[in-house]
Amino acid sequence: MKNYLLLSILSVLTILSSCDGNIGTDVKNHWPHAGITYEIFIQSFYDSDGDGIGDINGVTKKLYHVKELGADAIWFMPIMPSPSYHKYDVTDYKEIHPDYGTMDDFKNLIKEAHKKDIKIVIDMIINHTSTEHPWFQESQKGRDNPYRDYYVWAQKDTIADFLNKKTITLDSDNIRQWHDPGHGEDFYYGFFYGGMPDLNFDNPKVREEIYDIGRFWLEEVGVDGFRLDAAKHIFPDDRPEDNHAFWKEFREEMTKVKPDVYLVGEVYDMKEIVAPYLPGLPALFNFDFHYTLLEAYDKVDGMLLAKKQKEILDFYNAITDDFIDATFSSNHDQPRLLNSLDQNPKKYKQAINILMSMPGAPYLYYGEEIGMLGKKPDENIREPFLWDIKANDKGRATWIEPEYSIDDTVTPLAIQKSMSTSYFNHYKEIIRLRNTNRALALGNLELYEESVPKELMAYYRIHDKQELFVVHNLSDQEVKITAPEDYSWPIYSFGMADIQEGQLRLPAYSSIILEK
Ligand SMILES: [Ca+2]
Repeated sequence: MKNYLLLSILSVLTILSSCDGNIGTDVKNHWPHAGITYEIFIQSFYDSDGDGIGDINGVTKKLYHVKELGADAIWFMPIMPSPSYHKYDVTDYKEIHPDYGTMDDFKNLIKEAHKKDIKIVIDMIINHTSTEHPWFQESQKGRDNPYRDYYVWAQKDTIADFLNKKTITLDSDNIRQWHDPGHGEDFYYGFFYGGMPDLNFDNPKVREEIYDIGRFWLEEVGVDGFRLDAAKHIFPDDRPEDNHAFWKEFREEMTKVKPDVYLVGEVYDMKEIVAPYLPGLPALFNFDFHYTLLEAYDKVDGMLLAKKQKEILDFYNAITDDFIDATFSSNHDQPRLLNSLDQNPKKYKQAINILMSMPGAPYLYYGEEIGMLGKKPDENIREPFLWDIKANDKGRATWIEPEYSIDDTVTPLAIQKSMSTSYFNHYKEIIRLRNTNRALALGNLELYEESVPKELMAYYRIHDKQELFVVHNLSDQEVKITAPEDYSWPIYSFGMADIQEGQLRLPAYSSIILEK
C-alpha cells in the first residue's frame, strides 16, 4: 500500500511538473540517436489564413505544441509544388506549394523552430516526379529530347513480357509498371503509378540534379535533413547493390555541405533487406517494430515484440554501430493506431508506453496525441487536427470532410489539456519520462530471461549507472510475478500496476518501470 500511495503522489507530481511546459534537457542533445520526431501533414495541421488548408504559418504558430509534447524534431510530409493533395509527386523541387505558403514563410518557420531547439526534416521524393514536372513534359516529346534520359523509356515490344506481370509489394498495390504516354511505341517506367514516372538514376545528369536540390535545401533554406521516400526503388528490385551504392553517394554529397545532415530512409521491408542501406541512410524506419507491436497484441504474446526488437538491433549492430533505429507508432500510410488497437484506450496508451520504453528514436504521427481515428483510404488517416471544439476552432482545416476524427469521436486538444487522464497528458508524461531517464532513451535492451507468463513483455534498459526493469501486461487479465531482485523503486506506473514486497501486480493493460 505504501508504494501505491507513493506512486499516486509521484504521478500527480509528474503531471503538475509537466504543466509548466519544461521538458527534461538531459537526453535532448542526443537527437537524432534518441529523442522524438513528430510527423506533420501540413494540409491538416493548422490553417492560419482561413482558406481551409493547413499552412506553414499555422505550423509556426503551433510550434509550442510540438515543444510541449516533448518532441525534438519535425518531419514534414511533402511541401513542394505538386498536383495531388498528398504531394508525393513533385513538379518543382525548389519551391513551396502555394497552398502552404511561401519560401519566406518556410524560412521563418525554420528560424522559429531552431530558436526552440526543434530540428526540421523534410520529405524528399526523388524516386519519381509528377508527369507534370517540366523534365517529364520535355522527356515525353521524343527520343531526341535532351531530357529523354531523365526517365526510363523502353520500346513496347522489348517489355511485352513485363507489361502485366508485376506482383504487389508492401508499399505499392500497383501491378502495372510500364505506362503508355500515347505518343508512339515507347513506354515509360513508373513503379507506383502512371502519374509518377521514375527518374533514371543511371544518368549522371539526374544524379547531379538531385544532389543540387539536396544542397539547395540544406544550404539556402536551412533544413536539418531529409526523409527519403521510396528509398529502395531508386533502381529496380533486381539491382539492390546499385540502390545501396546510390545512397552512399547521396550521403557523401550531402555531408560535403552539411556534415551533420540527418537522413532517414523509407525502406518498407524486413530487416535483411533494410540493413544493407545503413551505410547510406544511417536512420531507417523500423517497420518490423510497428507490425510486431500489433501482432503482439493480437496474439497476446508480450515477448514477441521484445525478442523481435532485440533480434533487429543485434542484426544491425553486427553490420555497423553507426545507425539510428527509427521506431514509430504509426504514420501517414498506416491506419490510425487507435483503430488498429480496437479503439481500446488502455491498449492505446500502453502501446505508447512500449514505444517510449524501448530503444530507438521514436516517430509520432500528428494527432496521435489526442487519439485521432482513421482508416484507409489514405485521406481518412490524414484528417484535420482538432485543436478545440469545432465552434471555437479557428485553425481547424476543412479541405476534407472528416469521417473518423470529429468532435463526437475525438476530444479536441483544448479539452484534453484540462483532463488529467487524457491521451495528451499521457503522451506528455511518458515522453517526459523518456526524456529525463537516460536508460529509457539511450540504454541497451536486455531481455528478461526468466520465464514470464505469455501475457507479459519484460525487459531491462541499462545505461551507465541507471538500470531499469520494464513490464507491460498485454492482456485483459491481471497477472502477478515476482520482481527481479533489487528492483523495487517504481519510477512509473500505468493502469494501477504496483509492487509490494517484491511482488508485482499488473492489472489488464498496465505497465510499470522499476529502477535498481
Ligand atoms: Ca491556409
